[in-house]
Amino acid sequence: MTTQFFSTRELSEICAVGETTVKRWSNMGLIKHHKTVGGHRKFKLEDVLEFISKNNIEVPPAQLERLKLEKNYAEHLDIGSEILLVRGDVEGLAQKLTELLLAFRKNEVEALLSKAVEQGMSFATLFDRIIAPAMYHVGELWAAKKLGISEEHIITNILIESVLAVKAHYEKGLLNASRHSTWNNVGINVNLTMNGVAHSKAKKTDDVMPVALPASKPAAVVCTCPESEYHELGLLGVSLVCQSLGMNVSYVGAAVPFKDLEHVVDEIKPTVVCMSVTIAKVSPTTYRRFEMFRKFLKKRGVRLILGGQFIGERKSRPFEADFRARSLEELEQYLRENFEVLYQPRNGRALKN
Ligand code: B12
Repeated sequence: MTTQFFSTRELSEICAVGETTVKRWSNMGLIKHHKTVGGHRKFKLEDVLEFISKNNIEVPPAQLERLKLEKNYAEHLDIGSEILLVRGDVEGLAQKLTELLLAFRKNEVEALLSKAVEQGMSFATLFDRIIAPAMYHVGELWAAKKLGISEEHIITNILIESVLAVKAHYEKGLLNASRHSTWNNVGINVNLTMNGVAHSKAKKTDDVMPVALPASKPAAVVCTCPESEYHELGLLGVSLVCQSLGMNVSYVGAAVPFKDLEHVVDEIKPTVVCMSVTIAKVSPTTYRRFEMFRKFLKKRGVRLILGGQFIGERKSRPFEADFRARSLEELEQYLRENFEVLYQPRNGRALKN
């Protein structure tokens, strides 16, 4: 449990009034305040909530959602997690996430992931350096029979639900990174609608550098796993990376037969298909169908991007693609270099490894 404070400016934004009104409220004793050493007023989250409900202050719905999120952080993030987040200690955060997952602490998992994105961590970094290591550890425990199948399923579901909750906060524009510290490979500050169409509401911050906004429609991306591939978390990460770059994402999901994928491609006419493959061994039939699908995409000029944990390890007959990568940071870099995206990051603070 941590304590959240707001500045006079933040409180004025929440209540949609001027800063002088906030100062007047606090001078009149309507809302408690604390003073920093420098003499600035700070308002405690609990006091803000009490003040709003006692005085029937009308708070815009978006600000109310933001307060709920802050309340959630205050209730579910401990001081240790806050310190790891402020320090940008990704290894520590991965370890923390593992502990929370093993204890089935869903609320805390959601708060940790959400706050990381709010502090400006990119989805690529979140998945590559925090979520993936935590889940690989879970996989090792499962392989060593220290964790049962049902426990592993609960953990995966907790993570998927939490990632989807973070995605929802992000789409509502609640995770505004510009208020917070800088991480490297981050700083995408766009507000997205459900279908991924970006509004150019994003503010300029020190750690992002705007490039030409796409004059045409954003590139359409189909995200999928091939038939009989049920590992889906990496694909969720792929879709969030694409979405955060302003691409129009169609999330088809796991275990999709290639024939059905062909229909999807004909319907959506994407620029790119991103495919996530985990299982190292595939049957010759699946391999043959994959090859046919690859040729189908080539004919239509659709780029195929392939990735996943073991793609580098298939020595015989590796799946071919226009671009192959094992991490989302590589994917993000490739997309930035090859497509018109909304923002380019500047060099930010180095992550602690
Ligand atoms: C959760 C899990 C499951 C869940 C998946 C549920 C779900 N909805 O996703 C369930 C229970 C279904 C499952 C089933 C099985 N699993 Co499993 N599973 C795992 C586990 C523990 C975590 C996977 C995960 O979520 N990782 C987290 C994500 C974020 O990591 P990621 O997928 O690697 O993605 C990252 C990168 O690879 C990359 N990336 C991923 N996709 C893409 C795509 C692109 C385009 C790019 C650029 C990058 C990229 O970016 C991501 C972020 O860094 C792993 C352990 C492990 N080491 O991964 C085992 C693991 C993958 N499973 C394994 C096995 C053996 C199985 C089963 C065969 C078990 C069985 N006997 O039934 C089945 C197979 C099911 C199938 N046909 O798909 C083995 C695979 C071994 C191998 N070499 O093939 C592992 C490694 C466990 C182990 N230690 O042995 N599993």
